[in-house]
Amino acid sequence: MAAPLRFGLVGYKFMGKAHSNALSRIPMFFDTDRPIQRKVLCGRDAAWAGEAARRLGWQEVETDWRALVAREDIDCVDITAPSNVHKEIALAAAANGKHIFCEKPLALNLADAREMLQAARKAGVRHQIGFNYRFAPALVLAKRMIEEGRLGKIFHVRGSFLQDWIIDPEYPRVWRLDKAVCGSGSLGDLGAHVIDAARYLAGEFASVTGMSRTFVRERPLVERMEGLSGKAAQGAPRAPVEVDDATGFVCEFACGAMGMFEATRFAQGHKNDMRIEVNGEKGSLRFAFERMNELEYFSAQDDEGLQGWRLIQVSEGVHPYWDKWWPAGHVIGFPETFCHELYEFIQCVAQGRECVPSFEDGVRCAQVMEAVELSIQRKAWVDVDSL
Ligand code: SOE
Repeated sequence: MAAPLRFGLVGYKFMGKAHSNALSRIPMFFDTDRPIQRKVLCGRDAAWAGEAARRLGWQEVETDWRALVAREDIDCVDITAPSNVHKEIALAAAANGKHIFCEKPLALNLADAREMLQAARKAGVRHQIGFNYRFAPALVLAKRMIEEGRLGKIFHVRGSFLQDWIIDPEYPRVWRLDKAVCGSGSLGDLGAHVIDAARYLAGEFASVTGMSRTFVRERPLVERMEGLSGKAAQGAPRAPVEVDDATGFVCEFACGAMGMFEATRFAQGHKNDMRIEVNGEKGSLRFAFERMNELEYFSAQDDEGLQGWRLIQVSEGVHPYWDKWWPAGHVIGFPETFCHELYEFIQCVAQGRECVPSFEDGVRCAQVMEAVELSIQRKAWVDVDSL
């Protein structure tokens, strides 16, 4: 029997739960080359981390990530803590020879993201970033169809990620709204996913120009976080919000396609509405995450008079990852995207292959985001490769 891959998880809130759930379910559905051990969960507060470890099935607890990354009985460090600590933990993990899985955005800025990539490369460890939307079977199918040439030359890429959870001005300034902790707002949290999906489907971004807004400029300080949300104490002091509530940008792709992108947390009625559409000379594809088991496809090569949008149910054995799940039509959801990405990570570590998406994809995404931010400051177009 192959030696187990011993995981250390940093963070145990929303993403920590999603990763723990995936690591516990992968062996039920997938055959991995090495068994998975949920060895150590790390969180600053011993009582909360202990409770999380019990619920999420981790064997031990550490309260200092420095101790975690130095442990000889850990092979992989999984970083799900807020963005401001990603770099420090990843550099230390790499220096200790650990393979690293890190949530998006990779870091607070492009320079830090590059440092993380260099450190992981220098240490020769495997590295992967948590762009889980790429692992929806329908998006993997879209990628395959584009590679097969079914769309031909690509003219347009349209991406949006709309949410509505912070419209109330009394909603507290949780860490995703605190610039020092998250780096950017809607752009880094939501835009990162559509930027990655667009790169996955259409290739590199060439130049961008954007705009952003902060609609609520001051919020009560958060008292305690619970998953994504948080509570403010009665009469809590208020603090400025320095990140974007909404960002939009247009762009040009290296392949010549035009792109339009939007990320916001101020679109009433949209809960987790991530969409991407690609229009090519021979056809179009569109995907909406809230209907993630479906892919829409229009082919201009269908018989004249019979053309129209087809709804492909991406939920049977012939589709990516589907042979591992349920009988046809028994749909999957958000948590399964984490099973797919972590399954790939485990197989890459076990087989000594490069992970995809790697920290390099995290750097590319950071480069696009920084170009968007610069374009907003300068009110001008910015070439992505100039950064
Ligand atoms: C919050 O806006 C959030 O949970 C993001 O942090 C995730 O990456 C995205 O999947 C859903 O929205």
